[in-house]
Amino acid sequence: MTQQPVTKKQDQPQPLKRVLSGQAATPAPFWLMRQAGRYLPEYRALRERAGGFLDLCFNPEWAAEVTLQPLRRFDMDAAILFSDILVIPHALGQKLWFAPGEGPRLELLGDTQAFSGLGYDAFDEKLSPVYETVRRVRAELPAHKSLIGFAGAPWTVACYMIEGRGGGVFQAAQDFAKQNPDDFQNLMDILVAATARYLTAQVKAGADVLQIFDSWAGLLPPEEFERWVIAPTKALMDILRRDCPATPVIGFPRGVGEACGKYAAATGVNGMGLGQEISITRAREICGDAICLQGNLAPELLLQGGVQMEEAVMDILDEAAGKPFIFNLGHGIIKETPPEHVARLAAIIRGHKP
Ligand code: 1CP
Repeated sequence: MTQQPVTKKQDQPQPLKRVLSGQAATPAPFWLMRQAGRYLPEYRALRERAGGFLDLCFNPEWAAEVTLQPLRRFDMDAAILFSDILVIPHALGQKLWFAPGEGPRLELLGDTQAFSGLGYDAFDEKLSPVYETVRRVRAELPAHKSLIGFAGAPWTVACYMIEGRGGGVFQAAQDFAKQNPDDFQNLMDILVAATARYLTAQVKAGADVLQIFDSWAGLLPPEEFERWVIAPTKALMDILRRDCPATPVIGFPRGVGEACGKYAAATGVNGMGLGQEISITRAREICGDAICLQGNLAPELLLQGGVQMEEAVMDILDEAAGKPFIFNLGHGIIKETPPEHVARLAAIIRGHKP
C-alpha cells in the first residue's frame, strides 16, 4: 500500500503567495490596510504604555505584538509589519516626530533643499529594530500566513519630506518638483536606493511579500505621474527583482483610477492594489487576467457595517471570482471602526462561494 503524504499545516503554501503567483483561490485570501491600529483596544493600550509612536515602532517586542494582534482576533491570511513609511527619512537623518493627536512632523530640509544632509551613517543601525520585529513575527506566525513587509514609494515619502507634514494636497512638494526637477530627481534617486536597501533587509529577515504604498500617487497629472511615480517605482522594482527575485511585490498607487493598467505594465508588480475609485471589473479589463488584483472596499462602508457593507463585499468577491485576487480595503481602516464589523467582514469573505 502506498502511503499518502501527510500534509502538515506547516507544509501548506501561503494563500497570499499563491494568488500573487497568478493562481485564483476560493475563498479569496484577505488582509486589511492598517489592520494593526487604533480601532483595536489592545493596540490603544500598548500604544499608551509605549509612549511615543516611534518608541512603539522601534521596540521589537511591542511592534511584533501589535503586528500579531489583528490575527489573534480575525484570522487574516497575512500580518503586515508594524512600522511606518516615514522611518526612511528618519533613518536618512531627517528629524521626525509625532506630535500627540496631530500626525507626523518632519524638520524642513533647509532653503536649498539640496538634500545634502541625508545619508547612510546611521541608516542600518536606526532600522535594525524593524528587522528584529520581522524576525520575531515570522518566527511566531504559522507557516501558511504571510508576513508583509512594506515601505512608502519614493513620491509619497518625498511629499512628507518636503512638506514636513501631512494633511493637505502637498502643494509645496508638487511646486518643488515642478520648479526644481533636477533636485527632485536627486531626492528620488536617494529614496529608490534607500527603500531598496530597507525592503531587501526586511526580506532577509523573513518578510514573505512586500507592499509599496504610494498613497499620494493620485495627486499627479499624467506626465508627472510617469516621472515621479512610475519611473522611480520601476527603478525600485529592478533592484528588488535582482536582490530578492522570489519575493512578490504589491504596488498600491492610491487614487490613480484607470492609470492602474499603465502602472502594472510598466513596473511589473505581482499585485495591483486598488483604491475604491475603480471597480474590480474595470480594473480587470484594464490590467488583464494574469495579475493579482487587491482591494477595494471603501473603509467608510466597513465603519458603517450592516447590509450595505455586506452587499458591497459580496459584489467585490463576485466580480473578482475566478482570477487571482486579495480582498482588502481601498485605504486604511478608519479608527472608529467597530472590531465586530471586521469580524463580520472576515466571516463573509471566508463563506463566499462564487
Ligand atoms: O498614534 C498612532 O497610533 C499613530 C497612527 C499611525 C499608525 C497606526 C501612524 C502614523 N502610522 C501607523 C502605522 C502604519 N503606517 C502602518 C502599519 C501597519 C498596518 O497597516 O496595520 C502602515 C502600513 C503605515 C503606512 C503609512 N504611514 C502610510 C501609507 C498608507 C496610507 O495610509 O496611506 C502613510 C501615508 C503614513 C504616514 C502616516 N503615519 C502616521 C499617520 C497618521 C500618517 C498619515 C499622515 C497624513 O498624511 O495625514
